[in-house]
Amino acid sequence: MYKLYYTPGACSMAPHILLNELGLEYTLEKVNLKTKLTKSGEDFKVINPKGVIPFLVTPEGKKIGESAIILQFLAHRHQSALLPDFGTDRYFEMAEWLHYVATDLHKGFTPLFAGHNWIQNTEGLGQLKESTLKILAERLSFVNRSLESRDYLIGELSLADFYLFNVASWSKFVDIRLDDYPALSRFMSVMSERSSVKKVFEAEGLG
Ligand SMILES: N[C@@H](CCC(=O)N[C@@H](CS)C(=O)NCC(=O)O)C(=O)O
Repeated sequence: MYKLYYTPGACSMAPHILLNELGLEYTLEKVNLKTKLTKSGEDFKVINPKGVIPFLVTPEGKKIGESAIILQFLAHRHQSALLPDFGTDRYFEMAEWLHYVATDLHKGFTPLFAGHNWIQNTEGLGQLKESTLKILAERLSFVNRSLESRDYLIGELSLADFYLFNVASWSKFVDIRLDDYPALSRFMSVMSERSSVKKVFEAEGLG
């Protein structure tokens, strides 16, 4: 059975949703990202020295980190059409989106949640928040424009959509109005109707 180390609502949501999409058996272990302790009291940094979720342990004990890689690993191993064949144009379109979501969107939100790791004074933090929101607005506009002509990032549903859904769902925590991005907003509504997504929201205790 797979084991997913996760934190409710965080970036472990995409692999959690994928485990459900693929109908796989798994257990969850909650991680407190402040204390770096797991729910069962283990030192998470011993399990994953990077100290970050998501982190996956396969049934045979192989450990895998990095959201975009966990998604690809699972889809590849279970021969899912959510991962286009490696080397094809579709694969590289999907990979480009996965990378964009990981590096520009996911990490684009980080200063809003963990700005205190860089800047300690209130005024500086305010400026950091303001510029981060401005940069994110440009990136979300780009995503919105891309979704105007198609339902999913590469046309058909792929791994990148689950990662985008995960990251864009943080907008509500940081004063970003998804209504300003109608195509992205529509995408979020469609994705949130999937039974895998509903199951994960319930399992992670999200409203
Ligand atoms: N490079 C990792 C980053 C994962 C990541 O940033 N996880 C966050 C939660 S969304 C985390 O665990 N943060 C805790 C910390 O940085 O101490 C990935 O792409 O999966």
